[in-house]
Amino acid sequence: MSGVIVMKKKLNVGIIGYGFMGRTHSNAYRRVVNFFDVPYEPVLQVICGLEADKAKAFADQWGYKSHTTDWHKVIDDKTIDVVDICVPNNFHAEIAIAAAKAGKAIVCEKPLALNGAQGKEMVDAIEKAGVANLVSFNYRRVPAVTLAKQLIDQGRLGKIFHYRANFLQDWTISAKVPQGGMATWRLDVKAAGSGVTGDLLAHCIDTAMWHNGPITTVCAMTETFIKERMNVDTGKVEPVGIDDACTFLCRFDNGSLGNFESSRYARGHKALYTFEINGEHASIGWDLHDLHRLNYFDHRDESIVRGWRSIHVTDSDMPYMGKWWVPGLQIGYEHTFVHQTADFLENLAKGKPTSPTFREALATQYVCDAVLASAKNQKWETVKKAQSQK
Ligand code: SOE
Repeated sequence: MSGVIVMKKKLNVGIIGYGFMGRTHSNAYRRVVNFFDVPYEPVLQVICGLEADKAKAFADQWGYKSHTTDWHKVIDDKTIDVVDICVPNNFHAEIAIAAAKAGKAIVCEKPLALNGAQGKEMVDAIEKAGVANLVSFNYRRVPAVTLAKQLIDQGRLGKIFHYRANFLQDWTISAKVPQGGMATWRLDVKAAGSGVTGDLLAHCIDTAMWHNGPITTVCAMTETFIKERMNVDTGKVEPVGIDDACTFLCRFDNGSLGNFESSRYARGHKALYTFEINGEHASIGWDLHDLHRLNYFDHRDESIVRGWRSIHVTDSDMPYMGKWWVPGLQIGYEHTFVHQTADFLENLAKGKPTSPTFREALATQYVCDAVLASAKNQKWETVKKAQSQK
């Protein structure tokens, strides 16, 4: 041992939002240095949230140096390097654009924005400012999901014919669940922009386009099963403006067909995200409830042993797994955020983008827009392109 302690450059982080996502991101910044050889040491500098006492309690619990109830203070603070946005969707644009103008690196929770038009304004702002940016579609970084991407890129599946994905939950079936407020803003269209399309299908769409390329056209149906709910912000029973369920068909640019379904009315399912991809030679299947396994079928196997195999994605040569325990021992949901933070810090030091960037997330937003338009207009819709015009 040389006895030399290498000091990493500190990176001051300000997280806006102390809810569910504020916790996942705080946890990731804390743990990443222990497991990944990242070029920076993130410092939890400030947590920002609506209520001072809750912000203080959060700061104490997670080891933040300070707390505030005013997000402008996080942006104006010259010592902050990274602004991490974990608030409801209707605040993403204003905060991200202000953070970009202030020259901060930005991490933003999914979906990027309320809609594509707003997302485009965000992309313009961050690209004009030239700041590092990442949208937190965390499921890409489940090791088995990353492994699926590697197998596809190696050409093991051959030509891809089908991509199907589901994201099913059951937490809004009761008419007593309100809309609005801290816990149920996802049911209020003003805060969320849409229902399952932006909240859940956006995950499936992001992963699908990462695996299988752009989606070009869509044909969708949506339903709002419970038409009115109490809004905890106004105290009034109000119409529900979100989609409770959405099913859509689509075509990918590579000629394959897509089939997507999401619902918060699928009794018995809490967060059942699954996908299956069928190619000329092989197929892949994955299930969030068994997230460390990748199911793989290869028709080129000798027929007497041919069959679906269940790959236990824990070996050290599998994506991210060399950084954790020993082969056979699993990791889980929170680690996806650690992985995305590790990749972000690594790329930040090299001046390289980390996927999905705001522009890549805009492509997902445009698919969501087309899905909602298709359901409304009852016809196929073409998806707007999000590629840079440069
Ligand atoms: C909704 O219940 C939710 O928390 C989404 O907002 C997350 O993105 C998803 O990962 C789990 O479900």
